Amino acid sequence: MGDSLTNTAGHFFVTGDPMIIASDVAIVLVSLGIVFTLTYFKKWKWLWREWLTTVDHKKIAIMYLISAILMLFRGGVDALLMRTQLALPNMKLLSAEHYDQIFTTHGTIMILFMAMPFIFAMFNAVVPLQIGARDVAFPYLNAISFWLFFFGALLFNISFVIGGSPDAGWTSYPPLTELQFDPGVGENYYLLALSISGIGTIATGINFLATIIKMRAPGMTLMKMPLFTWAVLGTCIIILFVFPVLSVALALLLIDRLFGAHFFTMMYGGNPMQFVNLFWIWGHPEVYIAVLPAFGIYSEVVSTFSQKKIFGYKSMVASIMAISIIGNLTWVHHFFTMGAGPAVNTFFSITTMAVAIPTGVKVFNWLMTMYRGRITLSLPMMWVLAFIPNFALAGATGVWLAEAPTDYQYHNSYFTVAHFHQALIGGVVYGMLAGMYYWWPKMFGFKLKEKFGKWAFWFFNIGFYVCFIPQYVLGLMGMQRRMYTYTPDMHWTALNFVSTIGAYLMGIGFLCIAAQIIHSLVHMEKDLTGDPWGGRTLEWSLPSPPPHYNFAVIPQVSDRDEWWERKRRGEQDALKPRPEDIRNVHMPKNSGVPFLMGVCFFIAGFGFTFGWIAVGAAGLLGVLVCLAHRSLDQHPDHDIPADEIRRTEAALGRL
Ligand code: HEM
Ligand SMILES: [Cu+2]
Repeated sequence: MGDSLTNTAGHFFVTGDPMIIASDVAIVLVSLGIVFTLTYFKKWKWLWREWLTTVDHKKIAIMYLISAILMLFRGGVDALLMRTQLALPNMKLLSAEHYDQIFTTHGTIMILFMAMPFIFAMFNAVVPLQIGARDVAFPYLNAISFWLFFFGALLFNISFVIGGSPDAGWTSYPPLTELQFDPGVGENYYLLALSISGIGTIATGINFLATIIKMRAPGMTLMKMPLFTWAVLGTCIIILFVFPVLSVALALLLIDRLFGAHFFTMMYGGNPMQFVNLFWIWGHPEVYIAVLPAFGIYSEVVSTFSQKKIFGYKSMVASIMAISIIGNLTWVHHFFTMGAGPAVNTFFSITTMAVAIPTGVKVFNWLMTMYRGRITLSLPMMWVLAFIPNFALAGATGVWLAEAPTDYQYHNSYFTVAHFHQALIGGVVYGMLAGMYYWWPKMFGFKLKEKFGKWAFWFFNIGFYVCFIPQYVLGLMGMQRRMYTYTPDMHWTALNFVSTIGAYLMGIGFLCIAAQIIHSLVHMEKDLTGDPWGGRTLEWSLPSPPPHYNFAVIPQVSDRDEWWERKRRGEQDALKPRPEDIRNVHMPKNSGVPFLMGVCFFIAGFGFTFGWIAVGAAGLLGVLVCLAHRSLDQHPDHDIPADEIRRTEAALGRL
């Protein structure tokens, strides 16, 4: 009895590896620390009232941002472990199996649990303010989206200590991921965690699409909309087209694994390549889902810090839309080597190269916006400037990869690894950092001090090239991706060593960002202006952070860059509310149900991961109860009385 118990426990809790035992201990200590701190400072109520039950887009933005930064840390640690293992030949830091797990969790976390919440942090922080709205179209749904993301990410992360991590790559291709070849629970974690957070993402897509279409301030026609909001619109369209495809692919594979179906096995008419196909129908557009918001950020930042209107607004809008359509038609370039035949490969080669055209238009417009502008080199602008050459290289190597015949050489080599990191870091991470620095004062009410930020910038940028340029060469020298070690006679040692140094420089860059945030918190310099950068769009007309209801009176818009135009005409006070115009404001009530629904999904996910159907079903039942609760709720909203709004505005010095 005792024996069998330790056996089960041994399977349940991952043991053996000192690294994992250390994490177990760390997790227990950190959790105890959090519980202790919250209790000691009597903050439980505050946590529940202000955060766990909030439906305010501004607070949801902050929670997404914190999660994204934490996940960047986790993914970054994974990256450093891999780079350390590859620094020298025949290293023994990680076993082959452990290396497999780490590239899988690194890739999955970076894309799904770092890039996605980062863009959603920006969506939430900015879109309602930019279009003159009081919240998103469906605030309650917005909270559900966040908690589904959060509990999905949690489910994925606990695989490390309970049951074991997935190890078949972030792409999770069958037949490798079929039960027969991958009997552990790791793969189930992957499938369920992504499914749960995927539902949240689809809801976010619907939510922001509805918000942008329906909730713009009067006078803000589509062609007067700020470019970040346009980028979000394009992103939501892509999300709605492709995330359901991912959900279906994951569900089918899960059915194969849990219930013995054969969608993707070679038996009984199944076809593993169909998974690959479905995966990339989502997977390639996913890159644009992450990079379009970054493009939107670049547009806002370039125009603000050059003190000029964006050059070629209409062509910017057209290229966003072109990318969100053509981007859906390129996915086969991820498996040219499947051998679908010359006609198919040619089609997808051409569509892939075609995406470079609207992207090139955008780069051209950013450069032309800077041309003869009065440029201020603040941190957001520095990241934009660093992005341009970086992404140009990603684009150029992308066009090489897009040529089907040559791709037979580059496919699955380090050339590809270098290329996609250049796009994902140079395009997405740089954009998110630019956006974080730019909107930080609006989100938190104080500016980030530049000192450590500049260190971070240089460490990260230099580190980037030192890390990834050698990988292009390694790829051409024949080094394959997902190798856990190599021998000295391959002559890959020097370049790998250099690459690892670069990775550590980037790690130092990340620590500098953490130092910057802490430093700025300690020596806080409040932003009392609401408009620290000389902004152009409506969010800068509000105090930092804006009051709960954003706009006491919804503004009337007549121009693109409304706030900038008003300032130019000396009419900025016209955007302040007049006491007689203030009416009661209708706002949604806070609710704990979205959080509880996340918990239920988590229980369901955990149950199905271990094949405990009863637990899984109980979790799903909980979800249904939450849904019913909401449907029966007669008073999901409330009015803030006009008097209270007047008092708040007066306290903010706006009346
Ligand atoms: C911060 C610096 C980063 C470093 C040093 C780094 C390093 C690595 C390494 C060593 C691998 C494994 C390569 C292999 O063995 O095939 C890898 C894979 C990967 N990385 Fe990164 N990475 C970084 C950031 C990112 C970011 C920001 C993203 C996405 C937003 C990302 C997405 C991926 C993906 C999707 C894979 C493929 C995983 C797989 O093969 O299943 N990485 N990275
Ligand atoms: Cu692609």
